[in-house]
Amino acid sequence: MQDLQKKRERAVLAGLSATSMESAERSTEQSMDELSALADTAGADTVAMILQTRQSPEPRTFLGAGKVQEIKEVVINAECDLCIIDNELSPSQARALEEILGVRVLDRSGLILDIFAQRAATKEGRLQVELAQYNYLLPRLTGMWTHLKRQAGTSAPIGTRGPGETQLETDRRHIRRRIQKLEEELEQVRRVRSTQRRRREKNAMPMVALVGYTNAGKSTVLNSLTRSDIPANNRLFDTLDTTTRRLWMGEIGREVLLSDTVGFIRKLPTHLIEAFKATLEELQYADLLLHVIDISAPDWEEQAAVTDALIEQLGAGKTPCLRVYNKCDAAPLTILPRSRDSVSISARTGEGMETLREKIAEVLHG
Ligand SMILES: Nc1nc2c(ncn2[C@@H]2O[C@H](COP(=O)(O)OP(=O)(O)OP(=O)(O)O)[C@@H](O)[C@H]2O)c(=O)[nH]1
Ligand SMILES: [Mg+2]
Repeated sequence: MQDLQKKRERAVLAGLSATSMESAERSTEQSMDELSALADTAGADTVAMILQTRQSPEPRTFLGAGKVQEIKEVVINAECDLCIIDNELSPSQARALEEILGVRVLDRSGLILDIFAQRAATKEGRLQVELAQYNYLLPRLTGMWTHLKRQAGTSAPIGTRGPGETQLETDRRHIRRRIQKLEEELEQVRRVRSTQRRRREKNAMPMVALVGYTNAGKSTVLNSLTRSDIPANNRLFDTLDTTTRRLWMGEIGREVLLSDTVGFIRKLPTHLIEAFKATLEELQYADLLLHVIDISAPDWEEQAAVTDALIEQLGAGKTPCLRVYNKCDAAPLTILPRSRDSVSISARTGEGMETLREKIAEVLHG
């Protein structure tokens, strides 16, 4: 236990809300809290959170000079190991900040990728994460090189000297080859999946997929419906690998297949969406989506909107979808939009689970 505690890193979190940014890109108190939860999952304790509001990002350092100094003081006084930025940084901005702050700087995408890398368990999951990481790394490697070139002539301080130009060229080639190899392997995964899918279609086994914001309770719903025991924990991105279980629909229906999927989050790195297409593609072929929404979260409406947008982006916008308002046991009394396509449940207490089953049968079997 002590060992574990020792290994946890100390992070200062910072975010920017600039008027010039699209609203989805802006950092808010909620997205900062979420970033802190992400940092926790990755193994870092949040020492301080700094949110800056300004007209537009500072081109070189992203945050304004004053804020960067403020962060630097926190880094020094609180002995931080790293600084995590809630927005997306360009490779050169991350580097400029690292130079000033003297600690590692990660952006939101980098942090999410790191969590995925820690948590991917199956071969398929690892392939997808590795592909996303290399695609994230490649432009950063290029940036590092130009940065070194610019400094040519001046001698870089110890510890900041990077590999030489030739080495980086070799690295880049190596990474490109690896990316190609990973893409081929994932293509193979896709082929296997489509064969499995055809077999299921032949057996007329309907597919139901659980989707939703991370930590909404998807795995718990799967466990409750199928009496399974797959891990469900109170942390972000607990599930990375798709699990499928048979669900017996009782007298009226046949058996259906119920799949759990990776959770969604605001500002999900594009590389990850691309890389996870092999598994997320399943959503397009599902006969029904169960969009699980945690109504005990203060920003559940926004979480649901983020999920809806991603469902659309993944080509599953036309798939029938039930809105499953979960954690009603923990939610303050909220007036929920009631419709034929929604149901209010608590996967924990079992409330509403029978209605959910009925609704599933209704959609699948008319
Ligand atoms: N109070 C309450 N808590 C719930 C309910 N359903 C799930 N939880 C809790 O919410 C947390 C997250 O549940 P998971 O099932 O792991 O959520 P998930 O959507 O699979 O999350 P990821 O896999 O991380 O995306 C766990 O601590 C669950 O015990 C519910 O109906 N009520
Ligand atoms: Mg889960």
